Amino acid sequence: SLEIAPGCLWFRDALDRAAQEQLVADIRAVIAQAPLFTPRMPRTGKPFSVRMTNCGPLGWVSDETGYRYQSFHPDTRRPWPDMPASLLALWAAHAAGAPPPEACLVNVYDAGARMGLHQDRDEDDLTAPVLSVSLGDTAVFRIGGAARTDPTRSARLSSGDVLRLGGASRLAFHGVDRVIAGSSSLLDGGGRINLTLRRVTVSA
Ligand code: MD3
Ligand code: FE
Repeated sequence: SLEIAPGCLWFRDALDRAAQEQLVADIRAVIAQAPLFTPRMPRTGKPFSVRMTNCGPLGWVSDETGYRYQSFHPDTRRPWPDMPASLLALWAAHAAGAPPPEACLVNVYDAGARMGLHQDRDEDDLTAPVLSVSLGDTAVFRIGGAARTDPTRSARLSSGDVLRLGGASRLAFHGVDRVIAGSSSLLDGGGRINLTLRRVTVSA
């Protein structure tokens, strides 16, 4: 693996094609139970260009009232689907002994979708790493430091890449500048899916 920022490990091609296809099938089943929703910005209500869903006991949501983790889908009000075994195995392989993941946020990027520079700080446990899995079209990812004005570097995350964000990178500003259409044949109809696996609560 390559350390692209302090504490940010990039495992290129961590997943072979069969493993990627298994994850896509598992995520399609999650979406069938918990349909993609369009998050909205706190206060303004401006919609995100990325659509989302979650699996696991907790899921990240955002609307006019704020960002938060909750145990149910914002539209259906049903509990999030279970975390697939494929994702638990991925955590066991890459999360370096951290307590089990509680949330998997599924980000779906259709043509033109992006994610502005932000910090992830809605989790109570900021000591556990976050794992990110890229599937489908390549993303131009950007990561900086703990201050918004710190210098950034960019990396192209391709299908099957896994990133582990720990240490100093856990509070680094990051985002997705754009997705390169037609760069992968994994997803029918193109686009990109990113999965982030996280510990949310502090374990005993
Ligand atoms: C750095 N997702 O879900 S994955 C997010 O590609 C998010 O969908 C992006 O940012 C995506 O919050 C980036 C890489 C990533 C994920 C979590 C991080 C980088 C991170 C948490 C802390 C620092
Ligand atoms: Fe993030």
